[in-house]
Amino acid sequence: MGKKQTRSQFPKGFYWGGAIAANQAEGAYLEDGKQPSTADIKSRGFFGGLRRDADYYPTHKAIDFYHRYKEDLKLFQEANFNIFRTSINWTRIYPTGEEDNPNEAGLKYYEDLFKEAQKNGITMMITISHYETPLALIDKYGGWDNRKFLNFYLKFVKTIVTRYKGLVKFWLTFNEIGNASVVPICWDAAGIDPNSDNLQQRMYQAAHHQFVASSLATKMIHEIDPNAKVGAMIAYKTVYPYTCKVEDVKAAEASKRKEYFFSDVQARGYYPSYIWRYFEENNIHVKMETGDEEIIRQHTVDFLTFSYYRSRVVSADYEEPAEKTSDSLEGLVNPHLPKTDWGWTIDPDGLRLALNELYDRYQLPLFVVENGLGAKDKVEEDGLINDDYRIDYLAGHIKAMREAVADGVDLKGYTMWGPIDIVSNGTGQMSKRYGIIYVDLDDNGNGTGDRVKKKSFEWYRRVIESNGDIL
Ligand code: BGP
Repeated sequence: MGKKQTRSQFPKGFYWGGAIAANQAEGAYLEDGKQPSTADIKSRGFFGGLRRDADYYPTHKAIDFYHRYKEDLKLFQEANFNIFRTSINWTRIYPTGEEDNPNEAGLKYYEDLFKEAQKNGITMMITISHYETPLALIDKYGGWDNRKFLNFYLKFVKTIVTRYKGLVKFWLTFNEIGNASVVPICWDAAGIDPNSDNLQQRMYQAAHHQFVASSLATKMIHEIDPNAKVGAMIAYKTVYPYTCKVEDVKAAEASKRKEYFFSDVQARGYYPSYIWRYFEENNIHVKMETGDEEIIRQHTVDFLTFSYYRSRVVSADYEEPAEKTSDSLEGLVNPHLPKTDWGWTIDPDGLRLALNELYDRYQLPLFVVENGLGAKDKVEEDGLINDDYRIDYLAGHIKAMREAVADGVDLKGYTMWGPIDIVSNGTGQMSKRYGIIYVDLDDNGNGTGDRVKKKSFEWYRRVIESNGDIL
């Protein structure tokens, strides 16, 4: 008889692995028919601005996952991964978004990748749109606030889901969908130029189109591949009021609702009552077509996934700076928590709170699909990379997940962010590393690109082997 599972253990069959995004890893940005995407004109991450005349674009080369994926998947298998999350670069399949027929070379690439994963015993989770819309579509039609994007997206979804039926178990419709309403990430999430007029209006109109697109995609995926599951993906930052002043608590609640808006629509199937006042006060008029509300109501997601890196504090007296930088995105400083080199708070308990709040609110299965520590790593003279700080970070968060499971949360899996070092989305740097596997490249793309296991590699391998018992 097997050992009985205790309350504070991860369930049997728990998914353990890692997550990346195509544009941050693949490189080969114009190979085999691919055309540029919104990611490919970011000269140095989203804080470097959008430029078409810069000397360096990190995503053009990235870590060459495009050519080296077999080697990388082998390493993931060696680390005991049973799940891997990546995205499909839309511009490999429909290079300008408007072709009648998909690009076979792009389709074949992902087919080979998914089959290779399957061979290694790894289940695929795919983000359909992870910050990489065809640039040609944006140039011609603006961003996702244009309703035309719905059909371009659905054509893409139909093609990939039909082709990869049986190879992909979990589909996520949009990465961190709420970032369609956040400056400057609205560019990444919805192709909205953060410098445009009527920004709020444009961002929420774009979000509406993504809601409808996501629901129609959910319907389509269920019809094409009944064994596949469809999830929403949000960025979650646990919110604390700065003080117990009622004003701060109210401000914190309002801020939370701005985040919850997106998962409320996707999980519950309707616009929550609280959003109308926000729209009115900010002069936002979301245009809906007849049938949109019905579509959103009928096709809610099967499960909810989220990224969790940090918590935030909110005060009624603190005004967000108009000009955002990597540091100011963090907002007010929580004096009780340590921070990363990039000023992000380290707060494992915040993850336990997040899991409880989300499960309580939706009663849907949950996945933590991004979590990790961006840090500068040092290669010692003997070639070792002793990233004990990363082990501490991950161990703390896995422990917090274990507590949440003991609290009764239905948690299905964990994919740490960037198991192999990739280009940072925010800064465009290679030196902001998340991996348990080191990649020998610097911020200008110089280096051999060789892969080296860090100390955390063996640690994570054993964590997975013990199903999270040994941390
Ligand atoms: C999330 C994105 C990822 C990833 C991560 C880490 O918001 O979904 O694409 O990049 O953040 O952020 P960064 O790369 O800026 O450190």
